[in-house]
Amino acid sequence: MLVKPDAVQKGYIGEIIKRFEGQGLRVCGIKMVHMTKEEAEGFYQVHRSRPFFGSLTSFMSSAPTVALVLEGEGAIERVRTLMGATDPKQAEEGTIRRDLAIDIEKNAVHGSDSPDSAAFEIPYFFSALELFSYKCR
Ligand code: IDP
Ligand code: MG
Repeated sequence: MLVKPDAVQKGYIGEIIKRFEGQGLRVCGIKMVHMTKEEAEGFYQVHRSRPFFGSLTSFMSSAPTVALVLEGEGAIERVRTLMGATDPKQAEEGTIRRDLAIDIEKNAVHGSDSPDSAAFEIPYFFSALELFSYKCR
C-alpha cells in the first residue's frame, strides 16, 4: 500500500501504519518514495485512459509517499476494508479514507486490489532484499 502525498503532508503516516498493525497486519517492507511524474504514470498505467489520469499522476508525484508491504491472512482484502471506498464521502465510518482523506483523488491511501496487482506493485518499489517475513510476538 501507499500513504499518498496528502496524508504524508498532513502527518498521518504513523496513524495509518497504526491502523494496519492494530489489525494484526505485519509490516514486511517500508520505504519513503518521491515518484517522478513518469514513475507515477508507470505505477498507475492501468488507469492511463481514465479522465483523471493526468491529475492523479501529477498529485502522486507532487510530494513523497510511503510505500508499505503488509503481510497477513487475507491481507489484500483486509487492507482494502480498512482503507474504505475510493470516495471518502462514500467510505464507511471508521475507515482511513473517511477519517483522513481530502477528496476522491487525494484519498490518503492506495492499496493493491488483487494478487496480480500486488505482484506488479510490490517489485515496483521493493527488491527481494528489502522485504522481511517474521513472526509477531
Ligand atoms: P482505488 O484507489 O480505491 O482502488 P481506483 O478506481 O483504482 O480506486 O482509482 C485509483 C485512484 O485514482 C484513486 O485512489 C483516486 O486517487 C483516483 N481517482 C479515482 N476515481 C477518481 C475520480 O473520479 N476523480 C479523481 N480521481 C479519481
Ligand atoms: Mg485501484
